[in-house]
Amino acid sequence: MRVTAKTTVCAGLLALAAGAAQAQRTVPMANGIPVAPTGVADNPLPEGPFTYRTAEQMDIRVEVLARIEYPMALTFLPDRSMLVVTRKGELFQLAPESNTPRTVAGGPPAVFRGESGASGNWHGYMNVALHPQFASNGLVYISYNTPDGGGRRAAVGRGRWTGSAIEGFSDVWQAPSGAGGLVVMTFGKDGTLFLSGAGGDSQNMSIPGGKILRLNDDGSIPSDNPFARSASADKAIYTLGHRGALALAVHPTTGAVWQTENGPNGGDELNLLEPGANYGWPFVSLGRTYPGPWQRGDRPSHEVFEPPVAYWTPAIAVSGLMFYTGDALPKWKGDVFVGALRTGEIPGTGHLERLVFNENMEELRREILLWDLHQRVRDVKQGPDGYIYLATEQKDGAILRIVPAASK
Ligand SMILES: [Ca+2]
Repeated sequence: MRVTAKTTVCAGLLALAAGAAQAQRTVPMANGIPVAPTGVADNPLPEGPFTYRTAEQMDIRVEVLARIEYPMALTFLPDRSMLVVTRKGELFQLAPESNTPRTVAGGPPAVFRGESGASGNWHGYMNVALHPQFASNGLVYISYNTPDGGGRRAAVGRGRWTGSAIEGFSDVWQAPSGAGGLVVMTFGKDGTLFLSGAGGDSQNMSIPGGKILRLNDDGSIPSDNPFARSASADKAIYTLGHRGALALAVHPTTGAVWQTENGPNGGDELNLLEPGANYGWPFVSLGRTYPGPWQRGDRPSHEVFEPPVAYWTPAIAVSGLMFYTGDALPKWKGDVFVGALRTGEIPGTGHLERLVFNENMEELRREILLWDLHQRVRDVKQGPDGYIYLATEQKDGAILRIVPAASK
């Protein structure tokens, strides 16, 4: 038979159709979740520093400030030293320009297990924040999972900073007995404490799981909470319909509280929190379930419920959240930074992302930063010096600092 252009094309289409089923893969599963491939995981963090060109034509240098196992969050004391909490349940102080963390006594007992990134893991200490009037009352807040029988229970407590330790630590909030999970927090501009409620059941109004809560600094319920007069709801609830919240941050000019939220395989969200609003989980999602099908069943959707301001599919395991207001990195002033623990369900692909919004907080650009370092970027904070500080949450974790490349 003489081969014409037409028959060649037809044969090609037939081959494509026949091969379609074989082009798919059956991957190993564990508890209904694909076992992640580890070929690019476990890249040791080099000594550094590392210099980068960036999109806005501002060269940066990334310094390895200190090595700490599994740092989860950091915050700055007025003396410019840093408090760091770890998933092992440790509290450290890192003096300015020091690379040697000092153990701080007085925090609560905590429990952790498993590996970060694996399902079924528990974190010990998760977040640390200073009271808005820290200068006068010295109160340090820690969110953590405490042993509860053979299980765990999430809690937030506070203690007084003595200058070298924490004293008089006691809880201001506890999850229901047996309910553990990730609790992140931030103080609002009005002095109330926002926290993620640990655990799931995001549409059940009688429990804190899958909600963002709002409390007074002593744990009591603010009288203007959206469900403060509800007979059946947990009166601490501020917003509902969340999957895992990994960071809360206050917008520097509007004072609104923003949240980063993890979808499963895609559908990570950046949300602007409005009191009483429902953010849709698990009814809607822009992501897929871990085995592959869309979360919603037939297609990605976020109809009816409060939509995210930005979203990620595939997931980047969006984590720390910061609005950059500093002068030290001038080309980034006004930008939003988020940490990423891993991209597209592949361990070893964490990084930092920069999002550029217009004056209506509509997204214009995204820049992926520090990709080649392969770090789980858990927390992102602006330092009092205007530099950007990162906590990379893994066994060979570190505190990183981003400075202009030209600085000494
Ligand atoms: Ca949502």
